[in-house]
Amino acid sequence: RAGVQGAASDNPNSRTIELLQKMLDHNEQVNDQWRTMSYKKAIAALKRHPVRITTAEQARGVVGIGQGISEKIEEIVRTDSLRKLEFVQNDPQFKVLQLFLKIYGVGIKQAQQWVTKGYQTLEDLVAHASLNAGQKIGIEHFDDLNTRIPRQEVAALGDFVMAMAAEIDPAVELIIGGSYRRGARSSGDIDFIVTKKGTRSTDVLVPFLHQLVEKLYEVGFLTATLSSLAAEVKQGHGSKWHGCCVLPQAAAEHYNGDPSNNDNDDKSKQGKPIWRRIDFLLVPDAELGAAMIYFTGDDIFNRSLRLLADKKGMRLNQRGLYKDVLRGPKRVKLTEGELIEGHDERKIFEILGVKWREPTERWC
Ligand code: DCP
Ligand code: MG
Ligand code: MN
Repeated sequence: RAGVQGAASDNPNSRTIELLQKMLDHNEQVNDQWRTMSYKKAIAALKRHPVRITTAEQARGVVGIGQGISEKIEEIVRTDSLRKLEFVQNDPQFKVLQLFLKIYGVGIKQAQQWVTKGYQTLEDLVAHASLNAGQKIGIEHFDDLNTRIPRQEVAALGDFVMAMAAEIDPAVELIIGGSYRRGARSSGDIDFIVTKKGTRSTDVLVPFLHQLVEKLYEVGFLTATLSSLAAEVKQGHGSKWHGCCVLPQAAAEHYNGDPSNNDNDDKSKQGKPIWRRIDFLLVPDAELGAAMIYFTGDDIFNRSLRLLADKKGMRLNQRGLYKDVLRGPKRVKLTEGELIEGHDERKIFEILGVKWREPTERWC
């Protein structure tokens, strides 16, 4: 995870960084802000360090790495592991937390609350916790929703949705973003950008999506709504739709070739397709480039691009790249700034002074 600078594997300390990152994740999860900060600083320092560090003493000499982490670095290099990390990963509470975090719609705060209350299993939650509608679906379809989607199936799901969309309005364009656009062999969900040439707002796209969702429900493709457009509007977002879908049997047979040759997949053999997560993001043409960057990710790459924009006195978000952003003390944003570019993905890279990175090169 080396950000815009290059792939993490280029780094001579990549294995050390990998294990320290796990310690960071752990400390973030247990809300230990002081340790979280220490690990963040140490990892940032190691990422910038051009040579391999093998001893605690060398580590101690690097600005940003303290005594405790220096010793851990030496242990990692010597043993290719870290006892403290193994210890926390074996903690039963940690395991329960990891389980709860895999439920759709459950964040760290909620998961921690449940652990504190003594819940240990999904069954405990169903019996005793108060769950919102999305979390109920997340638990009910836990296995499905935690199963990666093979690239071929993402493509088949995409074809299906695009065919339906073309029947409603052939001028609307759907692009699959997310990990699929980065070339992943499997994805956690399918992410669609929905856009139309010449649009400056989502006004015409909203009724389109309503129609598309209705149609996709009618044919049995959509199986659940996790967050509707209306709900998003209420929260001030307004351009997203999240839900679940299944690939219709006919389409599944088509993409698998010979249906009898489908025995690598127990569930579809029983005629029970796997529930998949599906996201739509409505994007006016004027904002397409910025939205593509955002929705292609990965999230770490996005964060480093935004940080770079900040450093150059600009601001990047999913709607565009802005300049002349006035900042007050603690870099608090005082003005929105002036839009420089929103439509053209390549131009945004250019203006930021970053060499163009193909979507497949945006893994950090
Ligand atoms: N995104 C982001 N920050 C987040 C969440 C998402 O920048 N906290 C952006 C980058 C992601 C894109 O949105 O690539 C889509 O989000 P997903 O959660 O669907 O992530 P991916 O598609 O990258 O991975 P997966 O295969 O798990 O779906
Ligand atoms: Mg995705
Ligand atoms: Mn998604």
